[in-house]
Amino acid sequence: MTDSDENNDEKIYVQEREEGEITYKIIVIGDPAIGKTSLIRKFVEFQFEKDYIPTVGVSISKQPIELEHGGKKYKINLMLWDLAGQPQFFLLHKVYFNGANGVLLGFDLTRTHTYSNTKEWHKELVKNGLASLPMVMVGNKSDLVEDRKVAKPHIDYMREQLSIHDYIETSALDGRNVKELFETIARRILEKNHP
Ligand SMILES: Nc1nc2c(ncn2[C@@H]2O[C@H](COP(=O)(O)OP(=O)(O)OP(=O)(O)O)[C@@H](O)[C@H]2O)c(=O)[nH]1
Ligand SMILES: [Mg+2]
Repeated sequence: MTDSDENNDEKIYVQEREEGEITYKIIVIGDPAIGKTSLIRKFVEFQFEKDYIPTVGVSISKQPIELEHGGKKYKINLMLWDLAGQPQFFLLHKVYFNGANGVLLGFDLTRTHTYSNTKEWHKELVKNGLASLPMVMVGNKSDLVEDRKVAKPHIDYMREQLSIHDYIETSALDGRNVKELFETIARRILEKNHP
């Protein structure tokens, strides 16, 4: 085998890998106990846990999805980085943000301060140079209709202030919009990479 044959083999291999495998790193952030872990669990394992077990540092899950875009089918591996919302883990965020392709920025529809804090979380993203990434704002626990505290006009206002295009209301308990949430962020990244 000549040198040039070897090079060609290598080229084909790299190309195949690139075409066959797309991986998007998505970070999921927001205040403690808003349901970040629960949303991911519902999406990946179709399960819901009633007890609150705070995430320690970060938890990473993988889930493949298929999307159609511009008449082509794409197989995408979502790598979901579930960041702990508790303040004692904030110092680690900078490292976890590294190489992210998209962001899910969440709050709990039944607790107003978690909604106000999306502003602080967004500041953290800006500080770390992630503000221009595809981003979806998530209002979770939509099943708790009676306990809802955050009204839609307020959410729209915040969304506009932070220049976030998409907003989705989810329930990790009944599964409403959970699949749509992860598909939307993946679609936004795909559209950005393949305009
Ligand atoms: N009713 C209802 N409860 C939910 C929903 N999502 C999460 N919960 C509950 O809220 C609590 C917190 O959920 P987690 O998913 O652990 O919250 P988290 O955002 O990952 O919290 P940290 O890991 O501390 O940042 C748990 O008791 C869940 O059962 C939801 O959509 N509806
Ligand atoms: Mg968690």
